[in-house]
Amino acid sequence: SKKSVAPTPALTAEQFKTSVVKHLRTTLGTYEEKASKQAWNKALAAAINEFVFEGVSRTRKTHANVGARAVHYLSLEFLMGRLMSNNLQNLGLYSVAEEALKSLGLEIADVLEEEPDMALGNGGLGRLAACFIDSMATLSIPAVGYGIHYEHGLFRQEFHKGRQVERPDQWREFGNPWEICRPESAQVIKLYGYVETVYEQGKLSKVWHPGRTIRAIPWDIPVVGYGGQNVNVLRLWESRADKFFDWDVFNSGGYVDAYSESVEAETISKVLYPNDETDAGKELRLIQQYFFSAASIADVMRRYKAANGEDLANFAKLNAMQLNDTHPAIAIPELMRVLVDEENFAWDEAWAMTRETFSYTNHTLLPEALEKWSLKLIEKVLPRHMEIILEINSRFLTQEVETMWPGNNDIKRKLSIVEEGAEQMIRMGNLSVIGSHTVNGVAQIHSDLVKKDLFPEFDALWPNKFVNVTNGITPRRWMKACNPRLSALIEQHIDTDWPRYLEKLTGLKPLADDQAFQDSFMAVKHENKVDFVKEIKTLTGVDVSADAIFDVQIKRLHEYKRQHLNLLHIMALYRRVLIDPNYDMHPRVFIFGAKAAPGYKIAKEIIFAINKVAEKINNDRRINDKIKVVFLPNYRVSLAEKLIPAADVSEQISLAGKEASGTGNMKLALNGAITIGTMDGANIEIAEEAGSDNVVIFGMEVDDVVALKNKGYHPADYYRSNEELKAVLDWLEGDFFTPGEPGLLAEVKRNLVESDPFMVLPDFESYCEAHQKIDALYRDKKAWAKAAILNTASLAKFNSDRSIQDYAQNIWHVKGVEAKS
Ligand code: 26Y
Repeated sequence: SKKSVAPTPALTAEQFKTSVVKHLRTTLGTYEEKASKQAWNKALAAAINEFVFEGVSRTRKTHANVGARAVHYLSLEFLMGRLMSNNLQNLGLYSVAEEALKSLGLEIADVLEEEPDMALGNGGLGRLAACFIDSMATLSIPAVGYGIHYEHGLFRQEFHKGRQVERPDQWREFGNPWEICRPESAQVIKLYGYVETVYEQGKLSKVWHPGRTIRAIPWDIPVVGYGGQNVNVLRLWESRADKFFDWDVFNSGGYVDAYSESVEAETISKVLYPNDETDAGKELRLIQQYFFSAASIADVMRRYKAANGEDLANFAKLNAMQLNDTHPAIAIPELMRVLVDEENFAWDEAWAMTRETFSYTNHTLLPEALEKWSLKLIEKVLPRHMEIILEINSRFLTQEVETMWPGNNDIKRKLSIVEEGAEQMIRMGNLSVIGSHTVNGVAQIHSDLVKKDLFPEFDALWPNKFVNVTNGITPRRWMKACNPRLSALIEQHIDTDWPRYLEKLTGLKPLADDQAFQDSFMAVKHENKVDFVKEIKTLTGVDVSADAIFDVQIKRLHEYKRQHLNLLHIMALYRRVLIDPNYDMHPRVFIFGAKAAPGYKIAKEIIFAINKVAEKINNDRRINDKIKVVFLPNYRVSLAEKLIPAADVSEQISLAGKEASGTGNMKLALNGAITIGTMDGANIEIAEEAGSDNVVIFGMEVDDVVALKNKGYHPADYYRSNEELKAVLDWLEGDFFTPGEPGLLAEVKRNLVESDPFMVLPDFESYCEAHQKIDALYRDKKAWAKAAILNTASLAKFNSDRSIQDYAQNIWHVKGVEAKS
């Protein structure tokens, strides 16, 4: 009596095969004997889309008819990865497709490999948006994801002699079968120009005369909910020239000049900015933010009016807008502009509606990641918005702040949207807090710090505005689709509807001590590792053993994430084995995946250092294969899906207080990896859920970090007082790892000994001890299996469905509406 929510499709493998072949011939214009893998991939997509596109219409109709409040998730990033296997899983068609392809002589895995990743995001924030729209579709919440249809997603990473080289991503080079262009919903977006003040019938109003206009064209990507009944959309805007030709210029023989305007307009959606956490303040980035925010608001307006007529009285009741960090914060003054200038609302009424509409998610406390825009730049690009922002600010300071703290200019200076200084700057965080009804952090500790350290006065002013919503991950992609072996094992013991009701995994807890189950669980892990050994060989040429511990650190390269702490420990182990060839340790493969922002120098030096140390260790016969180090190039969603099921150890080693949440930590633990981590972000909640015996915690906690900072932190003291630490740091200076070229890695040492902004050195000793615990635990096969099983069985809280239910109940006040045919 195994319950299932995935439909048993009324479709046989034979029928599906007929459909795929039909599309191969009639949609792709080829035939079985000649078709490439890529053509088969497209034909398969077309066959799947017969179900997907019908789901889009069904869901639209349902949501239009019920008139429920809808969610609009505004994000500059959606890191979708591949869509095919997810769509097959969620439609319940995976095994039908597998069998159909088999009968055509094709392995489904090979066909799936043809799909490029949709890498329209940098890292955690972008992937979170992708997991969230999956969950909103699964929970039948009327929701649209809004973003940019970048022509080039995050760069492809190559290593040349150990150094990162960035290459353009060409995900749409051969088309994208999942998207539908909707030219009928195009919008015109204004930029630059000036504002005219007009008096009419005793009323003052503002007219924005734009310097130029751009067209926004929407592309819809269907988002299939689990079970396939509900299909939402991700609407991505592409920029185009408003008029393809300026006919006057064209007629006077200026063909190329007329064309050049369109090239400029089309730059807006050309490329995703590859920085995460550090902002460069570039004009084009501001225009990207405004372009998609304005197009999305116009789209929401259009749909509201189509359903409810011209009276906007219910606009805020029916529309929630979530800001994924401050990146779309310009949407706040844009909605004010539309309501006040175009719809003639009085300021106060418009402001009440705006605040009822918006809520804001903060993803970082790092000062360098808090967005600021020069006032002058905003004034140039968006002159009317600058006026509105100043009006919002002046009312806020003179009414709300003055009432709470009469005459207190220090507080006014701190809470002002405008930062005074050599150059006046607009603080997008303050604007977002002031313009939203609710602000959330992404893990409990992070939300506490948002209140306590980042926005304490705002919290005092509005005690109920700040809440926590701990992040989550979709178990459809991050277990069901990526780890079929473990999913099958799970289903031998609990209901098959666990991807929808992840709490059911707790049903595995009683099996954690069961020898037979432990053996099967670890056999699955071993098979996944054997598969990944081949992947490592193909990608790096390095041979590794599936019997070694697979120790994995996958995330963006950033100093606060401390990949260099991991490196120092690897060097220490290597040194121990060189000193004592009988040094007792279970063989270990250290696996890295990380992209560095192209302009982030020290991050790129750390990548280079890891690659050079890896090269030396991997070719050193003296250490008898006890240690291997591989840095996988071009880490991305599709590579994560292969690696995570094969991981034994999950490295979550950020400096306490710096990692807002982390989500890779959840994916790895769900797939049975043991976390080695600091008390930071969601690690704390993972330890709570999995039990402190089943994670290995080390290092300073937030209070220790603060205390050390206050006392005065001197990295050189740690360097001098720990012999092993000193030895490995000094090792970076010579030419041991860069034969004939001494000093190439010296910058990494200098950075740590002279400044060490993320306190790597003070945590080194404790980190090494934690690794000893990992080693000891792994050698106790039963204890390890038990801990791994308890991780999988305890991770239900980190289902993104739970996160979305929290948002729906506590922030958006929306309910699911099941689509009916
Ligand atoms: C301003 C611009 C340069 C910028 C672009 C991207 C700033 C930040 C970002 C991305 C931030 C990000 O990915 N943050 C991560 O969000 C995850 C989801 O909430 C968290 O799990 C993770 O801890 C946090 O670093």
